[in-house]
Amino acid sequence: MDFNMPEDVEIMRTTIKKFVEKDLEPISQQVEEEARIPDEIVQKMRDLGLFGLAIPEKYGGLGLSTIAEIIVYEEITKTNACFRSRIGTSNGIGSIGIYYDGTEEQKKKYLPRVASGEWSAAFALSEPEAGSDAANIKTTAELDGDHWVLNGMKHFITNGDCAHLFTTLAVTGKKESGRSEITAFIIEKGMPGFSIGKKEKKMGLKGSETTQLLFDDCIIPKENVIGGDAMIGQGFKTAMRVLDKGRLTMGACALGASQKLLDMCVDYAKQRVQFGKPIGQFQMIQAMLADMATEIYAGRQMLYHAACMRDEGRKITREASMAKLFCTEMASRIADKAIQIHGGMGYMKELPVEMFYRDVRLYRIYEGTSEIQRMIIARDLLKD
Ligand code: COS
Repeated sequence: MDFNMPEDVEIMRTTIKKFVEKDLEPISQQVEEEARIPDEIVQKMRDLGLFGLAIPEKYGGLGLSTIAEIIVYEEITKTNACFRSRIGTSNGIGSIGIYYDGTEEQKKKYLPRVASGEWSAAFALSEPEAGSDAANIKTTAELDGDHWVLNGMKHFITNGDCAHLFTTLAVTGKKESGRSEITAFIIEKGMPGFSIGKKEKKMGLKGSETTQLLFDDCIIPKENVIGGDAMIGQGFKTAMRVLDKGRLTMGACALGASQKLLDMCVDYAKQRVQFGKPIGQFQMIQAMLADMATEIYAGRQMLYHAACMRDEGRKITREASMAKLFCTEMASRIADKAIQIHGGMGYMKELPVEMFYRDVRLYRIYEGTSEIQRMIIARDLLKD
């Protein structure tokens, strides 16, 4: 596979780099402290088309290839991770299920709003009893004449507070095997019986909202099943396909953060003097830098390779899990070394190293823990 990027991908990379340097990085600390992204920055993201990265041009998006999208996320996660979370959740797991399996009518109705950034989207799968065991959700949806009635709750929902559209998974029956039959719905903010619950206080990603969603006899039109009647009971597969792609994105976030940390460490190792010389001249520091760079090189190859496979229309379930597993575990190792290289300064809020350390920890958990990625990889290896 050839990683010589087409010119338009490189132009995109340069545009995002400039946006990060000029607009995002200067307010990274402010966003961390205020736990919100200023409206004018969200507007700039809209103006750049970032809310429609992966959405086809036909529906108002930029229609980027997977590899181009991965590169955008790699660049944008070199600063505060919540900027990526705001856009990536919306045009990624929040709405991509509609693109995959929605009816043409649903695509035309919802995707342009998401692509323009007028509406944000969220993905509502997780529940207190259904984290890794995603099929164990308890939220139910019952058909009552011309509408569905949803009851239950979701938690740990990224973009919960700012989203207008929620791709929501609910149980609509039981299969012969005894397992739940799961259907994917489009829920709009303001639908009767739907409300936003508790806002979570988190270890990191402070500028990204994480909330509960409450469904109390929530009434939604019959036509809001993603894909229409033919897709009733098929929602779990939609969710799994959504997560395949999401896992590549997580890998890209981990890669961007890792590269940024390495760059900071190299700079610091050149200028921090101890025992009369820059610490970069000590072999123990050199070994850490060399290991970081080597892992990043490996992680980038895996991720770009999996992205190119997806662009070729190939199934990427195993490769996406491998890339997520490797890159996210790598990011934690690298963040740990980055604190060590920066010593006491690495532990201080004056530098962003400790923020990265906290933020990258989440990547090993959300959109499937490392343990779930290993399970998916092993199942694929062992299947008939
Ligand atoms: N693409 C398409 N279909 C898929 C799929 C994929 N990647 N993965 C599974 N499926 C299908 C299976 O083929 C199966 O179909 P049939 O019923 O027709 O046989 C169905 O979905 C159920 O699959 P499976 O039996 O593997 O389901 P499990 O309950 O064992 O769970 C895992 C599978 C563990 C992979 C799933 O629960 C999971 O991904 N958990 C982590 C959830 C997660 O990432 N949460 C993060 C919250 S969202 S930010």
